Formats: sequence, structure tokens, C-alpha cells
Amino acid sequence: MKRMLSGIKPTGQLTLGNYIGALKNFVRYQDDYEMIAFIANLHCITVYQEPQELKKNLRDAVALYLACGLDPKKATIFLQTDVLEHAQLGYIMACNTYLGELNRMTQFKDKMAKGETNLSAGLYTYPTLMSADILIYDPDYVPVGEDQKQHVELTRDVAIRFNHRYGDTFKIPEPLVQKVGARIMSLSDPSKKMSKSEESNKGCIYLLDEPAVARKKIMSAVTDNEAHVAFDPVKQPGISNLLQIHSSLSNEPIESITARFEGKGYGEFKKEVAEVVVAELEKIQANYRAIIAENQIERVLEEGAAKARSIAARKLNKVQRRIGIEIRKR
Ligand code: AQP
Repeated sequence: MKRMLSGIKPTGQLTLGNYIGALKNFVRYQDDYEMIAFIANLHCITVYQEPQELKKNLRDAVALYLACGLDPKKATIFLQTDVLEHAQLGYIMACNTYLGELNRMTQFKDKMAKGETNLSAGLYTYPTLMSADILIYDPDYVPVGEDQKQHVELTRDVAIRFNHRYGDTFKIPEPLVQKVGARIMSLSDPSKKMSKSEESNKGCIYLLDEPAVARKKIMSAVTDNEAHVAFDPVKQPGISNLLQIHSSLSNEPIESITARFEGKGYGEFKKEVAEVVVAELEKIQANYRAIIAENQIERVLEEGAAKARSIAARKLNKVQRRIGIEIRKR
């Protein structure tokens, strides 16, 4: 069975973007692939997080993984910090990544361009830890949203370089970016990605938003003056974003939705998008409440970490022997 790996960093509450771009696919893939799905808590602290809030977000993220349908019997679910090998391989990856490569990463460049000050060194080097997160498990595929594709490409480059220097050690993973929903945009500014840490939360739907709140955000979504429901991300980015959200959740092709709304107004269209989103949120939230009540989180994380550790420890040992820093045979 081919292996697939992905993670989410709960720097806030998980969003509809995380669900459509990542989680929903993890659930679909877990039947056909050996799925490794971790919570990237080390990546969270590249930007300051209030500790109590972070703890809550981490617990909620695990509960939401399960609530969205990840099954711990099929998928390996764990916290990154429970497998210390990630950080150690991260350092080794940093030693095999060039500054020029990190300088080209658009996520960091965007933050610099916005004039953000006091950016941490961890934020700059986080693609090297991400390479370790991936390569330590030898996955065949890494499903990601559009914004993370560049980091998986860097991972491939570093793995190829490492294999060339030290001999065949890592499998070269493929990024998997879906066609619809790879980049869900903010509802209040459709030129920006829907992000957990968006300043105003009007543009972002959180998976734990009250249905009425989510409905209101969709009804207030920024659109345009074209007055017809069409998929045109350049001229009609807001409507196109709503079409992507609808289609990803309802599985109805975008052309079929636009055909049904021929000659109808945006209000009617938004109402239907809101219904589709709210129905999905209600399902997820009912599961979430049951998972919290059943206290499943600790057990799931413990079992997942044990499975992940056994793979990661073997790989780290192999890497360290290859590069000459390990002198004991294990
Ligand atoms: N808006 C989105 N559309 C589609 N996919 C998305 N993903 C995130 N936002 C969208 C995908 O979800 C996975 C986990 O991402 P992440 O939360 O670890 O990191 P991120 O992409 O940096 O998310 P945020 O919300 O934008 O975080 P902040 O605000 O902290 O920077 C990835 O596969 C990602 O592509």
C-alpha cells in the first residue's frame, strides 16, 4: 500500500480552507493509502502563541481530525513533539539546505514584504523541519493546498541532494494538489487566502463557528458587479471562490451549479452556498462534541505516536549512519 503524509499547524482554530484543502482529502485517502496525519505543533510556535490558547487549539485540532472522519484504526494520528526524531532530522535537513533555497520561499518572502518585524529564525527555517516531517516517513505522496506545494518541491530537491551525497536514503515524495479547492480565499478579500490568523475573522469560516455565524459570513461575502454566477477567478474572484466551496462540499461540478443559477441573483446563490456549508459544519460539530465527551484524544495520540516513532527512529538511525555522526550500531 502506498503511503501518504500530511500535517496541519493549529495556529488558531481550523478553517474551512484546511478542511477543503487538506482534511477532507485525508479522509478520502485513508481507505486506499497508509495515511500518516500529524499535528504540526512545532510549526505553530514559529509565531508567538498564547500557551493556554495553543493547548486548546491543539486538542481541538485532534478532535476535529476525528470529527471530520479520520479513523485512528486506519490513519496514524499524532503530535509532532511526541516524536522527537522530527526535530533532530530537521537540524540535519537544515545542514543540507542552502540559504538561497530558503530565500526563495514565497510564504516567508510575503511576510517580509508586508514589513512584518521580528520574524523568528524558526519561521525562516521551517521548510527544513517540514522536509524532515515528510522524509522521515518515506511517503509516496504529500497532499497539500497550493500554498504548500513549493515546500514539498524544496523537500524533493533536498532529498535528491542528500541521496546523491550519501547514497540512496529517502524516497522522493510527490505533492498532490487537487484541482478544485486547493486555495480557498478569504470571504472578505478574495485576493487573499482564507487563513486562521487573518486579522479580521469575517473572511474566515472556522469549523467550530456557530452555524448562524458561518451563514452570516457567507451572506456578507465580497462579490462584484457582474450580476451573474460564473466561474472567472480574475473578473469574479469572490463568486468563483464561493463556487469552489460549494462544489468541493456538494461534489456538484462547478458548471452544473452555474447552469442552475443562470439568470438568478447573488443573494439566492449565497443562500444555497450557506446551506451547503452549514450542513457540513453541523455534521462535523456533532461528531466533535461526541469525541470531546468520550475523552478519546489522549489514547489516539499515544497509539499514533508509538506507531510513528517506530518508523521515524529507524529512519533517523539510517540517516545518521549515512552521514557519519552515528558510531554505535543499533
Ligand atoms: N485557504 C486554504 N485553501 C486550501 N487549503 C488550505 N490549507 C490551509 N489553508 C487553505 C491547507 O491546509 C493544510 C494545513 O495548512 P496549515 O494550517 O498547516 O498551514 P497554512 O496553510 O499556513 O494555514 P493558515 O491558516 O494560512 O495558517 P496561518 O494563518 O497560521 O499562516 C495545508 O495543506 C494547506 O495547504
